[in-house]
Order: sequence, then C-alpha cells, then structure tokens
Amino acid sequence: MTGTSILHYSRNPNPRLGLTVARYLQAPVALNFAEPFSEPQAAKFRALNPTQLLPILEEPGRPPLWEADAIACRLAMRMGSDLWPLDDRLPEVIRWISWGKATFVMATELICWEIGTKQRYGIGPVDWEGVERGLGDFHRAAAQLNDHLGTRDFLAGALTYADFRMATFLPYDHEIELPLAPYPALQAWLGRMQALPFWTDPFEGLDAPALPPAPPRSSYARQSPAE
Ligand SMILES: N[C@@H](CCC(=O)N[C@@H](CS)C(=O)NCC(=O)O)C(=O)O
Repeated sequence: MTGTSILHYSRNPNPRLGLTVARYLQAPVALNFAEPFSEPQAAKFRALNPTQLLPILEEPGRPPLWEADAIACRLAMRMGSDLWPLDDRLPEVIRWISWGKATFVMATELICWEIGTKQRYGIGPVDWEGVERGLGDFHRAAAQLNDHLGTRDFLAGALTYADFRMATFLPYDHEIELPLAPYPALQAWLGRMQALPFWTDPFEGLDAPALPPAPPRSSYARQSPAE
C-alpha cells in the first residue's frame, strides 16, 4: 500500500477505542484529532461518514471506513494480529462483541451518556429513571461477565478485540462511578486491561485537547420526590 492512512479520532468513547487499538497494534497510521461537527471541518467529515461520527479510517485506494469495530478488524488484519483472529477462534470473539453491545456496553453507554456526556456538554438534566434502567442492565450483564471471567484472563481466553469493545466506557469510570465492587473477577479483568499499553492514556504524546470536565456529582445529585 502506498500513501498514508489516517485515523481520525477524538477523546470521546468510540474514537478513543479506535485510537487505543491502533496504538496497541502499533498500526502505521497518522493520528488526527478531529472535530467533525465544527466548522470548517463538518463538510469534510460528512463526506467521509454520513453520520459525521468518529472514528474514521482513511486508507489510500479504499473508501473511508467508519465504526470502531470495523476499523479494529481492518487494522488487526493489516498487522497480522490475533486481536481479531481470522480462524476458528473468530466466532467466540464475535459472540462477545455482539452480546456485549446488546448488554454490558449498552448499559455502560447509557450511564455514561446521562452522567458523563450530557453533563459535560450541558445537554440536559440527568434522566435518573434512565440511569436506573441502565444500572439494572449493568448488574445483570456484570454478574454474567464476572462468572465467565472467574476462570479466564480475557473473554475468549487470550486477549482479543472483544475485551477492548466490552470495556469501551470503563475509562470514564472516574466520572460515572459504576458499582463494580460486587464483581471481583470483572475488576481483575479491568486491571489487566488497564495494564495494556495505551489503555490508560491512548492520547499520550498527541495533540488532543482535553474534554471539558463533567461537573461534580454533587452539583446534580438526584432530588428526592419531596424536594
Ligand atoms: N457506532 C459508532 C459510534 C461512533 C460515535 O458515537 N462516535 C461519537 C463519540 S462516542 C462521536 O464521533 N462524537 C463526536 C466527537 O467525538 O467529536 C462506532 O462504534 O464507531
């Protein structure tokens, strides 16, 4: 392949996931911090991805690739990495990606949206009923993951992209404060993820402005009906 590939990312969860995987794999891609909804970048990003969302991978001679999972697959293929194994192990990896997105990832995304993103950008008050629903789904999925991870280090035995995907929203836990305490095997797995290169800080050495901080939890604590 000739020319330079470009991975467009931001500090938000899915672009962060794409960036973490690219850096973990040491993929030969230029890393571009993007603001796809701001002028004058919006038109360019609309052309790359009709949703304008990140991450997006531009590769010479190929159409732009968007969706973090597809980008991770592509980069792992290019690097010949078992992070996305192209053999008998693949269905197991797909199973955890698919199950995770419908359960654990979706629950953590909902909580992160209400308590992290909405508050960070002043989009609106916390929908506490939504958070309660998210927490119910979180506990169901976390219990299942905890059982599964009690007997193995990673979801499919060895580390794969399914682990990265399952943990998409966990780097934001300092803001969203998930109730992880009842799930020691899940916490131990998260510790193993945090020990991976670039997991804790995929932005190391990059020119990527910090996200606006989410306001302290105390500033939008849930009001009781009487208040
Ligand atoms: N399903 C998509 C979701 C992409 C997405 O929602 N990206 C959001 C951040 S999580 C985005 O690009 N927001 C604008 C930004 O970060 O500037 C994927 O997995 O890649």
